[in-house]
Amino acid sequence: MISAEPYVPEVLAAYGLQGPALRYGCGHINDTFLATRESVIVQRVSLNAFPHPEQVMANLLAVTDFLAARIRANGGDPSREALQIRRCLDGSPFYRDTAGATWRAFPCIQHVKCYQTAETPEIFAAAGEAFGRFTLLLNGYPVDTLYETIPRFHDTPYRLQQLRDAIARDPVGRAASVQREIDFALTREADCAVAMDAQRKGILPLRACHYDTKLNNVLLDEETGKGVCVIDLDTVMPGLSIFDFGDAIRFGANHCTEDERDLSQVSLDLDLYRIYARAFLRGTHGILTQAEVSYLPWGARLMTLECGIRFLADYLNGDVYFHTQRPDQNLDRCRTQFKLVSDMEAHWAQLQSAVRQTGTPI
Ligand code: ADP
Ligand code: GN1
Ligand code: MG
Repeated sequence: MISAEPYVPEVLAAYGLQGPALRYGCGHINDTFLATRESVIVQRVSLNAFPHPEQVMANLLAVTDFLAARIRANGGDPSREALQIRRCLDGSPFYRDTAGATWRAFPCIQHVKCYQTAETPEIFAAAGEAFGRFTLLLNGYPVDTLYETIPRFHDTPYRLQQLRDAIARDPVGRAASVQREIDFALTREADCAVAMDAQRKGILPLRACHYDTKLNNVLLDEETGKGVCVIDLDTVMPGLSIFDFGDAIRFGANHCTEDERDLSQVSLDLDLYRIYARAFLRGTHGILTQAEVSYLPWGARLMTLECGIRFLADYLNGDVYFHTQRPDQNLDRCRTQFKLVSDMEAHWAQLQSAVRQTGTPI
């Protein structure tokens, strides 16, 4: 990957920022910096993940405007509760550097915390309520006006096909050493189709969804602990509410990091699952249909399986998509996801009864 740093000075100049700008956050995709003096986030959009950054920016402008208007109408503070795009000195909403990469800037939201694991149940509940409220805020968004910034992002059968392609190509000769993980994925082919089938049959409606609801994509108030702002809006696209529920469970309803090597430490925490489900549904304020609520456990199972499949495919492809800091990190990430899938399968009845007890839609 080309380093982002050499381009930072020209980016700062385009925004009229003095710097210095330091690497910031723990995202796996974009390159994020904080201009410390002015407290502004500057971020290079990953061209590898987003082949059309101008479409990412078009969605971002439209979605942040929509959110700001809804938040204002509800008596909230859009400068704190929604991402705001800072303009360049020449008025443009993004900057193209001399290498052709796209950068944007946001005021860094103050007096908030961003967590990498759910250190307490309260933190996870606050995240759940904030992501539920995000679904509510975007309820009625004209989904067909959004670009699909990453086509078929949560189309799990397609992700399985990408894994098959990686196995067949095996460009760095790793396939033979991960047969167990490959078998785990391939034997779940039928599961992979559940959400897309339900959408195709009209059982689950399309909404404007976030698609990447990791705990570290929501900022919580450092004093009250309440959710303040959902960030990382590059993948807001037409999708299913169960994606956003499921991806948050995948990442947060356990006590380990995504790349934990000791699998005996990795297990689904059913209490955290229940707590998140309750908080998420509270945040949505009853707008989800009965079918959406009943499919929430599938969201958790599929997003976890799919993420494991994606980590495995990237491992086979030579670690070209997700940022990695050490060898085998993507394989370790894959293994934690598959361990969580096994737990979800083992506790399936409990996952379902939890949303039945919690779900009071409409
Ligand atoms: P990535 O797509 O790489 O995950 P994010 O947009 O999530 O990038 O940003 C990475 C991290 O930077 C976030 O997890 C968060 O800690 C921090 N961050 C991003 N935007 C803001 C903001 N406007 N205010 C405060 N922190 C932010
Ligand atoms: C990436 O950008 P970040 O770090 O929030 C990825 C998600 C994965 C996640 C796994 C655009 O999220 O889909 O679930 O890593 N984002 C993209 O940690 O691919
Ligand atoms: Mg992020």
